[in-house]
Amino acid sequence: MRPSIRLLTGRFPEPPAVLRRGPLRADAFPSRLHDPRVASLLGIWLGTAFGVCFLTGLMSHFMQHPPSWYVWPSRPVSLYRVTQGLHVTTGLACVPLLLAKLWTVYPRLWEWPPVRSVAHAVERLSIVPLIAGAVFQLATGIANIAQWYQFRFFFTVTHYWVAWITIGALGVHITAKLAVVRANVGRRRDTRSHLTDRVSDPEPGTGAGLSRRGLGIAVTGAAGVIVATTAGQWVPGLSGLDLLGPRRPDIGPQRLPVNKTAVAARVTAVARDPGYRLGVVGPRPFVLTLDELRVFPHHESKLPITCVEGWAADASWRGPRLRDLLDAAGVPADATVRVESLEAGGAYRTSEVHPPHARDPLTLLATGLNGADLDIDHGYPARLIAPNRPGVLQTKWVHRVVML
Ligand SMILES: Nc1nc2c(c(=O)[nH]1)N[C@H]1C(S)=C(S)[C@@H](COP(=O)(O)O)O[C@H]1N2
Ligand SMILES: [Mo]
Repeated sequence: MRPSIRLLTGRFPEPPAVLRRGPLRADAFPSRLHDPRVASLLGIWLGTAFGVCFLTGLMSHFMQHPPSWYVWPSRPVSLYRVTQGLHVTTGLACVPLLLAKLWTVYPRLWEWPPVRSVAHAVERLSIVPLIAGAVFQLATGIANIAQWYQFRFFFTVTHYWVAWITIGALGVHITAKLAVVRANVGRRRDTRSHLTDRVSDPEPGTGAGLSRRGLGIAVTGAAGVIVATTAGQWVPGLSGLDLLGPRRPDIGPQRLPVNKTAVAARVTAVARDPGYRLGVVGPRPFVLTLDELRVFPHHESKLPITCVEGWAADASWRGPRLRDLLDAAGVPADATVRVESLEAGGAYRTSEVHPPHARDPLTLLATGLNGADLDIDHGYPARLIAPNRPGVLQTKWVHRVVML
């Protein structure tokens, strides 16, 4: 009798004698950790982490790609920092949880008979998009935060759609497994149950091999270490613990990280050109030299850059308010504007600024950063900085603002 499978499939038959080899052998999976209680507990943790990851990812996605029917507010200032930070952190925490869960339930791949009913077949098939989707999301997410763009598809679009497929399959899976989870978690273990998936191991934690408690400590410990050593990328005050995060929020020119340098964006010459002009295009369009821009009333904003890759760094910015420039050009308060970079190409050359952000007193066309002129890698001569806005939309090397 294969103990782990027996626990899972109770009264179902053994495979025929000729097939009882390899993973179909009676004693192929001796660990008592291949059991429904472990699978259920891991499933609850993993499902919760995945749920948070999905919802925060959805919010971040719609902040970066605003739908036509909703305009995001510019406050709270750090909302995107929290949604995207949680998204990346929970995604990373899923790695050990997913690995442990896959290991625990792996014997079920060999359950006999492979299909018992139509419902059973559907439930088993839904595992394919669930596992493939989960592995794909974690792998591409990690590749993205490490800036390892070896895939040929466009990350944001693919990551977004595979998230829906994965969460759909997760919904099917949770529905199918709810009874098993109920029977194995949160009740006294001697409760009568008609379910064949019921755990029969009377004394968890005794005998040879890793105990349930040991596995729990190992898995939550791994997830905890990953969270603790990466959350410093975006949580203020934790940067000293940021050992495994790809970014340190305080390393870079003017103590701020850089994603795309001026050299990579090929703007070094145009950005330093003394002939630089800022154009503001509205009902009363005008053009300013850098000296004229500096005469414009300057303000200070303490705002973070919050990158989609899960790092966020606070900084002190200085420059004219965007809304003052727009008022000077006669741009009405309800107008959306587009800021345009000196960059000749690239996905983040321009960005649209909707009224809540365009009119926010904290939104600047910054020319200064942390007490000095903006470094060229941070967008010299001028860059957009607005509250509650993904980093990809904080356009650098701005030379034109156009009313749409
Ligand atoms: N023109 C332009 N602006 C840009 C980018 C870009 O590639 N081109 N990258 C964006 C991204 S992804 C981020 S996270 C921020 C980073 O700003 P920083 O380099 O000053 O930290 O700039 C944004 N502004
Ligand atoms: Mo970014």
